[in-house]
Amino acid sequence: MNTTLDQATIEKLAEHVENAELERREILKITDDYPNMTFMDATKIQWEIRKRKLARGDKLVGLKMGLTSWAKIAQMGVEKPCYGFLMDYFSEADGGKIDFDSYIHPKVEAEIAFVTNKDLRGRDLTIEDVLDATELVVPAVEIIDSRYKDFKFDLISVMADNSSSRGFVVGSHCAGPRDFDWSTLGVVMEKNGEIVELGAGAAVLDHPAASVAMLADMLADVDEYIPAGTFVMTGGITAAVLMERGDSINVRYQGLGSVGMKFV
Ligand code: 0L1
Ligand code: MG
Repeated sequence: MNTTLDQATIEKLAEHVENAELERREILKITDDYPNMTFMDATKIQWEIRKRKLARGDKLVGLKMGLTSWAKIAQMGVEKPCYGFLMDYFSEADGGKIDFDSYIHPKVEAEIAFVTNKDLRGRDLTIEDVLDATELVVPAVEIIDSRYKDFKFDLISVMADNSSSRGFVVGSHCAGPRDFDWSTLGVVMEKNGEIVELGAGAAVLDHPAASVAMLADMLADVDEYIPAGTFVMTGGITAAVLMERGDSINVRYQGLGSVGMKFV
């Protein structure tokens, strides 16, 4: 894949985008100033942000796929999914209070997450390959927090911005990889006691395990893979719902309990 930015510019943009996250402020999408930058340039910026966090002592705790539902691809006007990484400080407690001020403009989406037990590498993995390499599956809610003003972005800007990653909540139930048909597993999201979103696992690239396979494929572009023991969030089953201070969220997963939080 081609690139247009030199290393110094990649490092400068990584600092710019990461500072927006750390200082909880909005920025304009970076393709406004670099209209020729490519998806690979954005990938390099994201990996540079990851390097900066690791150098600071933050721990990598997982990976995520983003923009994996056909509805969301259409809603955001992008061409394909993106991926990102999860750090230890992104984790929020199930049933807990979330400090609204630690986010810019958080949105929540219901997801299914896989924990792998074998390396997943390469371009042609199938759903069965992914299930064979899965230790367990857990319900999870992602809290996305794009750094871009008014959520105005394109795929390249989002990829550079770690695919809007900033928070996640994992439920207390888990299942084996073949305990459920993940494509028909239903979720119901309630905000302040009212149902606001519902969906089934197939919203994620027809099957959430297909999202894990696509992650391995995208990582192959940078000669990387999904190591055994990785927690992977597969992407939103529901649309992302904007949160305001005081909002409570409860997501019920068919056969897998619920995940909840309150923004205070
Ligand atoms: O996890 C996601 O699907 C979000 C990807 C980035 C787009 C957004 O912020 O909505
Ligand atoms: Mg997501």
